[in-house]
Amino acid sequence: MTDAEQAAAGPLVETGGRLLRVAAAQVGPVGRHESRASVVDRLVALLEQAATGGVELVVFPELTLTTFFPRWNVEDEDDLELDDFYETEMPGPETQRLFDVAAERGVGFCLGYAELTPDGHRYNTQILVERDGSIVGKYRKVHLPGHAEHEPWREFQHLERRYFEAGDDFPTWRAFGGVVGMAICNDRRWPETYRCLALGGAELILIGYNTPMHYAPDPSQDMLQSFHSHLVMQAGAYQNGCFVVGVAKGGNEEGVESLADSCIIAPTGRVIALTAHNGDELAVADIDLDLTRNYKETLFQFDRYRRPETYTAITTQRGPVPPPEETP
Ligand code: ING
Repeated sequence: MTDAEQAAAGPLVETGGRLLRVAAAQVGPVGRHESRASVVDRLVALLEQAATGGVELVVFPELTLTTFFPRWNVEDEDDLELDDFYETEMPGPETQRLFDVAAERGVGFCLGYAELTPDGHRYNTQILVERDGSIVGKYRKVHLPGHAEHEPWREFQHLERRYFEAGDDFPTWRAFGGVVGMAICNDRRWPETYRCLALGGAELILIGYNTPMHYAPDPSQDMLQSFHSHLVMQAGAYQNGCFVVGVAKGGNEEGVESLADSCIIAPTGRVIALTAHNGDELAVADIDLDLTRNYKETLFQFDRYRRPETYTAITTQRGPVPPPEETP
């Protein structure tokens, strides 16, 4: 169909396509010593509430099952054992209930947790679970922010680069009637994340996050945390014709004020659902995955308009290479 014929025919998709009811399941603070059982109780309550409301997919935050432990130099904390924050099996004895509720109520979920593999590798991980309780796929956080060494000058640490290894790919899966991708927290700030997922056909991108309001390297960003979080996810959604779900572990967790503002964003770039406070709360939207076509098959028709042969700097360079200084 030519552009003119398309224009005459009106928008590609009106409504009534591949409908899916999605919930951003924001979780409030998880205490340093809160048990897995207590956290899973809270997550099951959110799953049940969502299922009762007809929700088919519930998205939980990054590292949902524990407090955000990278804020501490764990070696210095005599009451903390690093391995206690990791899952060695998923589902495990304490998380099986989530999978059981999923299968009983026909509600799938996305869950972020710290993964310790049998051969000793540690990842910041998210899994996608379908409505029958089966695990569709696993994503391991690619962009690890913060630092690897204890930096006592900081009010609190951000030691993800010590406690996790980075993932190295952006897989997508056919699930929930469409193509789904996942990303975690800092990943959402990098446009490459959304573009790689959209090049894998993603129509729906699920992102959990733990974002302290205070950013020690540049405190002038503190007041902009909510704006920046929505800015990057709205841009990622629009520029790739995707729905994006961003879900916080929010509120004051162990003395660290963390961004809430969980949201669901349409391919238009608009926020279509937003949490009202910073505790355990669902933000729900009915999305039509066919609406992604209004962007993927027009403005952002990748295989018609992209010029990857001109983008080589993106995959061959890590940092910037400015032009040479003017010779005096
Ligand atoms: N957290 C943060 C994020 O990218 C951060 C790191 C904190 C960046 C504060 C900027 C400001 O949202 C994680 N867990 O990646």
